[in-house]
Amino acid sequence: MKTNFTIVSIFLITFFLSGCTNTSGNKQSKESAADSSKAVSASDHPDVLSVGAGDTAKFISKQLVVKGDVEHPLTLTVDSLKNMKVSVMHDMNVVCQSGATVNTINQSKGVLLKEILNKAKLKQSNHKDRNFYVVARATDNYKATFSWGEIFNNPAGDNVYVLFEENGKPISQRGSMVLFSLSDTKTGPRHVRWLSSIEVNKVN
Ligand SMILES: Nc1nc2c(c(=O)[nH]1)N[C@H]1C(S)=C(S)[C@@H](COP(=O)(O)O)O[C@H]1N2
Ligand SMILES: [Mo]
Repeated sequence: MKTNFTIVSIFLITFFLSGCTNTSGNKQSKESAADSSKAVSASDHPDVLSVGAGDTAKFISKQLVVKGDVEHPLTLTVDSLKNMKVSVMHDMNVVCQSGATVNTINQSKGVLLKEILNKAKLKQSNHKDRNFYVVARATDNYKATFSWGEIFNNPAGDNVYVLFEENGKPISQRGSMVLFSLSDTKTGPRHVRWLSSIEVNKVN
């Protein structure tokens, strides 16, 4: 009996510490059920807003702003992405840092982050000026970071997309645009739903 109790306790503690919940999953609905007036509260990361399951619509951004150290700041929509070079991807798993597969996308369409950055054109003064980092930020302030080296000088850069379509339909609850880094070991961390900006910064 005692052993069973210990095993169950360890399981529950591991589950709650893992920090991985699906948007449609347990934690979100429990939070909104507990206090529906508190649509937005602190989450397990102090920077990132906690979004209740019923509030995803408020976080969808229809525009993607590309700004910072670029020659041509851009404001992109799904329509502008459709006019760029579009790739089709299949069977993409969203895997949390804990190892849990939280979502599977059968088919998706998107544009390479590299293409978008080339269109905005990084402000480079000479060929040694390449210590840039790129932040992909969402409306709930969740973010993922990339370096110039991995985007422009590594196979990883050929696998980072801004997605705008899922299974033949516009992406709905998770935003109108989602950033996805296909070749990451765990794809969850740099999967950014409700994507709203791409910010180019330079290390000085
Ligand atoms: N905007 C935003 N994107 C996010 C998160 C978040 O809290 N906000 N959580 C991340 C985590 S921890 C994981 S595991 C995956 C979950 O993907 P899902 O949206 O398919 O559930 O999204 C990532 N993208
Ligand atoms: Mo996660």
